[in-house]
Amino acid sequence: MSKVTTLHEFIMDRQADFPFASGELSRLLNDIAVASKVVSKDVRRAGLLENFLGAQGSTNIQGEEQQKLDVIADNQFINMFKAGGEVCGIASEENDDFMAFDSEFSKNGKYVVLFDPLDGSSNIDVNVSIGTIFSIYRRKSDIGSLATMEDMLQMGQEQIAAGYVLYGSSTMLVYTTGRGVNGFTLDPSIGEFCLSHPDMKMPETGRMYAMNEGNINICEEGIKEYIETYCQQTQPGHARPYSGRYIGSLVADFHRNLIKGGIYIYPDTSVDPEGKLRLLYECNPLAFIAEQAGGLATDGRNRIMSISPGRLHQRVPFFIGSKKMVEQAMSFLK
Ligand code: AHM
Ligand code: MG
Repeated sequence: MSKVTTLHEFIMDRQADFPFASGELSRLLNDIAVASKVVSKDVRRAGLLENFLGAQGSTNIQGEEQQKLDVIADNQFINMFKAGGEVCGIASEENDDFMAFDSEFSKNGKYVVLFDPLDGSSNIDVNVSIGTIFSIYRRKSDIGSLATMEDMLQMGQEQIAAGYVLYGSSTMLVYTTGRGVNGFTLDPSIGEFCLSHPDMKMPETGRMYAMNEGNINICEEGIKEYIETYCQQTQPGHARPYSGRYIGSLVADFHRNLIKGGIYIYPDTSVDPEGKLRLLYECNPLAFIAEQAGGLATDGRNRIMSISPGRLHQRVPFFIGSKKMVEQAMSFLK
């Protein structure tokens, strides 16, 4: 049997790739892995535990109903970041405002983390894959001071690391620091993430599209045309049209497309005129991973990672996946 590489070993080995790295980013990535193992344990046992499933009875700033596990996961990650000392502040999809950690220890942290603690809320109670998405930036403000809004509102291209954890039939952590994408599967027997998908590459094209087609008549005409006249028609050289695959958990849909090739679209609609997904917590981190794996992420017209964010919970239309498929979809919008 060949030697298993754990995430911890992998992160430590890669630290040498960054000149003058002093280990904080490595520690932060390890902290995220530990927090996600705790969340994974909670997700796996949620149906058996009291107070883990169902609605929390509150809504987040975006007016969406929070699930109990959304809040549990949010607290788990925040507590880990507060205790770690590498992070001076965070912003999360579940909180109205960003948090600047005020202990002397945290004020010396170099990084901020923006994250969606549990994405795919509508799937929590029905045992369908859900995920955590995170994005790490170097702070703009001075070390030793409180984190600021400017630290949070950085362009996606400023990310120094990003990743996601998929709580699926197995738990996987996939991340990038800008030098390719690597995937790790949690081995529950030893409680370690182990390298299972080294140097992941997204196929240039694929045969699957993911979109909530309930929105087809409330989105712009070009999208309807792309779906109906392209995805749902048999193209020359193929025996059948594309296959529709929509889980409704972005992490799961993205992960499938990363491995098998495909496109995910969440356009702007008359109900959500800016789109539904959040630039900072969902789109930027997945865009970084997509690009690092050879894929593409746009808002239908512009590169996601070049959008300058104006506010924390900003939403954008989202087209992400295999490069040729995203380009094809965009050609219908021109
Ligand atoms: P959430 O962060 O509240 O879970 O919302 C994001 C989710 C994505 O995971 C998913 O792709 C999309 O919203 C599903 O939305 P819809 O139910 O409108 O199709
Ligand atoms: Mg989300």
